[in-house]
Amino acid sequence: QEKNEMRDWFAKQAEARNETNESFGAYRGSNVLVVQVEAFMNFMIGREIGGREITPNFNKLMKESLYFSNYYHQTGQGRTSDADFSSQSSLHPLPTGSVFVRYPDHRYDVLPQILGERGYETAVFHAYEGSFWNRNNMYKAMGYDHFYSKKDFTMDEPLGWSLGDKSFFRQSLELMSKESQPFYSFLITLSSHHPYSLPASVRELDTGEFKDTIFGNYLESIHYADAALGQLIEGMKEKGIWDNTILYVYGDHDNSIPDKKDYERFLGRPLTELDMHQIMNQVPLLVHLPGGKAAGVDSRPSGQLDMAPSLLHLLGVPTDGYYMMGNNLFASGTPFVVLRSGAFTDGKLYYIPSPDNLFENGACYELATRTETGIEPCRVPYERAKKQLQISDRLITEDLIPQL
Ligand code: GP9
Repeated sequence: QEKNEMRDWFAKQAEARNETNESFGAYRGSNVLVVQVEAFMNFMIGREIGGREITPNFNKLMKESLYFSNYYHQTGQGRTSDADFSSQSSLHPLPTGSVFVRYPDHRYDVLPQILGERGYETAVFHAYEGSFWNRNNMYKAMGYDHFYSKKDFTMDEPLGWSLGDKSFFRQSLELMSKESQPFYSFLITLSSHHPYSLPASVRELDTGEFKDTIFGNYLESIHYADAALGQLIEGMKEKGIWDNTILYVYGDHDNSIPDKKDYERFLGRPLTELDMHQIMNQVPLLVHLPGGKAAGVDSRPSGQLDMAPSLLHLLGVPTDGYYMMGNNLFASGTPFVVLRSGAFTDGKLYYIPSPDNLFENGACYELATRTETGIEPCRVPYERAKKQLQISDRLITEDLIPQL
């Protein structure tokens, strides 16, 4: 009976997102290049410091792309690996540990596998030790044709933990150009990793009062990562793949800098609990579609679980046969977004759980007025969010997909 309930739950979810509108299959056969940017948060998009834009390349690309301004990371303790897992599988990461480490041998419906079965050459690129986050094993299980890790890159731009993003992108493009098309390429950057201590030679911003603080260094790191992104786009144009590739760029998780005062000083206003919660949980998402005609800002809530079904929609692959939880960013409804902590939003309400995880002790906000409503309006969606997380956890830990 429980399995039937789960099957029904997934069928309803698929029904809500499977809208055969004009974007369904509109980019059938295109290459797909996904960039997951380390600690890339949403709050500084479009902003300046010391008279310079922090993310000029991202801002420029926004003019010919779809920008999702309320995109949430849905990660837990598995951090970068969780962002990867939830984006590729459209399931939640676990409440403790990383799925990559704990259950790499369980079955998931993941993008590389699905696209590989449809003739795509699939590859994942990350210039760090292949064993970190158990990637060697997990990527094999996810069906990637290739995993290019640190050993496949020339360390010609040592920076931070490993290779600088500029060289990483340049070399990744070289490796990619050896692949057959259409390809699915997933690039994971690293230069903007905590503690953000890039050498002076790479710093370009005048961060003023934040100079030599971790917050100022974070802005510098993001500015560098953005410059690398600009070079990636130029490189894609030079290689002749810009016009037949969907580019999907998003941040993996927050920057682990929790001090509210930094954000208040940077944004120049006092921040409420709701403001701060959104700041720490929102990452930017930019989707550049071949032709660049689909542009604009989509402010509906959305999140990392939405990546796989949304890309499959653009490529004309129905997702009703897959055990995916996410929404379709290209369907007309308003997505329901659940974070690993149990926080959620349906676009109208926003629930922030309390540390003791008791429903009544959480905070329920109305987004239109950004004020607390009292707890009751959040009760029904709270149960819905709880159910979703429970189903995801059971599916993963008990390896239920092959049994459903
Ligand atoms: C290292 C990188 C860092 O390979 O993925 O992961 P994080 O520490 O951000 O989870």
